[in-house]
Amino acid sequence: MYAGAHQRCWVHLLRLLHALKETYAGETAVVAWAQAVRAVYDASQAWVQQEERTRAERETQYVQRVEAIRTFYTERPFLSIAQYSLVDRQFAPDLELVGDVSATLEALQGKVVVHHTWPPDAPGAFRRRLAAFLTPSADQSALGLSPARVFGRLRSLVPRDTILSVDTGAHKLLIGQVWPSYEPLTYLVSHGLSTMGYALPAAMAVKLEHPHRPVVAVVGDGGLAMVLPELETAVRLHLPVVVLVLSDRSLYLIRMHQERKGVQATGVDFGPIDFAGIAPGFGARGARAGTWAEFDDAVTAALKEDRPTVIEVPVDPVDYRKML
Ligand SMILES: Cc1ncc(C[n+]2csc(CCOP(=O)(O)OP(=O)(O)O)c2C)c(N)n1
Ligand SMILES: [Mg+2]
Repeated sequence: MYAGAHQRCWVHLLRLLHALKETYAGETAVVAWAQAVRAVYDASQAWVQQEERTRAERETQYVQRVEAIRTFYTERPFLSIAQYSLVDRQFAPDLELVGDVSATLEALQGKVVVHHTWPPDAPGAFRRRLAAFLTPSADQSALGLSPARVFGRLRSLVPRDTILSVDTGAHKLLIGQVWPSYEPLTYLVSHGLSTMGYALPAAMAVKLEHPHRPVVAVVGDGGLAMVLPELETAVRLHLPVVVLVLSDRSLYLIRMHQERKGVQATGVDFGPIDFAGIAPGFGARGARAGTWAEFDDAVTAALKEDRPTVIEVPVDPVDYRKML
């Protein structure tokens, strides 16, 4: 904005200068003055260009989306058929068909001849490669359980029609890759703007809508600390949601961003929060799952409860480093 206004002023001044030079051609004082103004103009141009460069650098450095820890890439050309355009700074499909999805598919019917060139085992091979990449090196460590295993275990303990809400952080990026959903609208997540503190109120809203279906909120310790008082609402409204909090004592996604940018991790770590101890203060149940047996018991018991349960799981964030 400022650079634009600045530019327009200079254009007026240069025009004026040109008119003066025409009128007073040959008068030394006017020519010297014109040269001085020209020099200031050139200096100001350099300044405007530097400003533009700094602004562009600032944008690429800081105006990133939270998830964009690595550049998004696809190995194959990517066609998107969706109601909205998916184009974003980090990501652009090769071809987009934007509009009502059913109408688009109907319009395409019979018109597209697919030449399938993938070898028959390609999807299977890809799945195996992905599974190998997402296999944690250890089940647990002195720091806590493996988050990838926690998600796998949770999936095997809760019924297929469970509705899951997921908060924002490293845990979201990992669970998004390992959690199989069996029905539409059973995996709820705040993507794009990615607000923290989403999963607990989302789970409560879902439980109001579907009182007889199991509802689980998966949250980071930072995210739950932001919205903890909502537990009082959940208790008062008799919403027996299961809140699984992954305690890595850090805003871990931000820590990873900082480390990958080569700066020292700052302002991201905090002490362990006694979520299991705090929950009863709101009238909810609290459980701490430091072992796999405790985890199984806590989840199984929470599903039978008639009030909310907070299950605090100390985790070792090494999975995040390896898999994200
Ligand atoms: C309201 C809000 N504030 C800040 C952020 C930026 N942010 C994204 S992830 C994150 C850290 C999340 O920490 P935690 O909840 O502990 O999850 P973890 O990454 O440790 O799994 C932050 C601060 C955000 N997305 N939303
Ligand atoms: Mg955390």
